Amino acid sequence: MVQSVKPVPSTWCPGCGDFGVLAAVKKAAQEAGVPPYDEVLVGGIGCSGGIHNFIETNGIHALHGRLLAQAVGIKLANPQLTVIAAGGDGDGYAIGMGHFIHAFKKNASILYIVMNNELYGLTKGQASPTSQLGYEGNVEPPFDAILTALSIPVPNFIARTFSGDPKTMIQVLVEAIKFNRANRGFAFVEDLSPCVTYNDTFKDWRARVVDVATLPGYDPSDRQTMFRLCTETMHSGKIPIGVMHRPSAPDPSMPGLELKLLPDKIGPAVADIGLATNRGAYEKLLRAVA
Ligand SMILES: Cc1ncc(C[n+]2csc(CCOP(=O)(O)OP(=O)(O)O)c2C)c(N)n1
Ligand code: SF4
Repeated sequence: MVQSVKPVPSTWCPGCGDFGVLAAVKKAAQEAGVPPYDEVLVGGIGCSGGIHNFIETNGIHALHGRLLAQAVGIKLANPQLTVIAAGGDGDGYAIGMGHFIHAFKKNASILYIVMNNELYGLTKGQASPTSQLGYEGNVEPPFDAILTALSIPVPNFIARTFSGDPKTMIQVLVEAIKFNRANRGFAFVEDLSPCVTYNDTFKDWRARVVDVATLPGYDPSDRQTMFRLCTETMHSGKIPIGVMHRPSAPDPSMPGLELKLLPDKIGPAVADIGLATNRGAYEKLLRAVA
């Protein structure tokens, strides 16, 4: 059940990167002009997925790896809402991987924030799909969500931020929320959010992050260019961050899913379902099932 409750004190370890996301989400929603009663935060399962408990807003704790299905459902029930799904790399890229890929294709105008700490924090530090080779005996190379996102040809918004740079994170989240509120489709932001308890990567990541906007040839409207810039940056041992994809203009043939299905933006949660206005439709339905 989606409910608005008073926030509870955070259960995160002091210094966890997720605090940066919590602060940035609050600030970005304000700056983007989202009234708290119009915002819904859908949390995944994991330390990161508790985020909705620590903000005074409408929130729901989703099933593990299923937060995107629930977030898309909320958006389609009432497209007027600003819907933010937020969880971890284990939640999104392991058990939730099928939903992750399809979210880009579905292209509902929701924001998905993945707090990537390269491990499963809540269950005590096991390797996740983004863990480095050798971490806790991991023998699989890490999965890269940005390269995957860039390979899906839908005009959505794609970015990576770092919890050690809250100012840029707020700017990126404001842009993502505005993109959603203009019904332009799915916005994906992966935040590099270190787990200070099981693998504190703050110092290492601070030394290695490179804002792609500073690279020669940067063009976030061109997926091929951005794929090349990201892979070149990664091959040099650095971590690309920044806005990775931003369509140059709205594409009227590819609006957010909610506009395709509900052009008047009135979803079933707020539609008039009374008999007086819908008698004809109800009678048709009854004839169909008779
Ligand atoms: C269906 C199901 N499988 C497994 C679990 C156990 N579990 C809880 S949190 C979690 C992983 C969390 O990792 P991540 O999404 O990276 O979040 P973090 O805790 O690092 O923020 C797992 C496997 C569960 N709660 N439900
Ligand atoms: S275990 Fe790691 S991810 Fe979880 S709250 Fe603590 S620092 Fe954050």
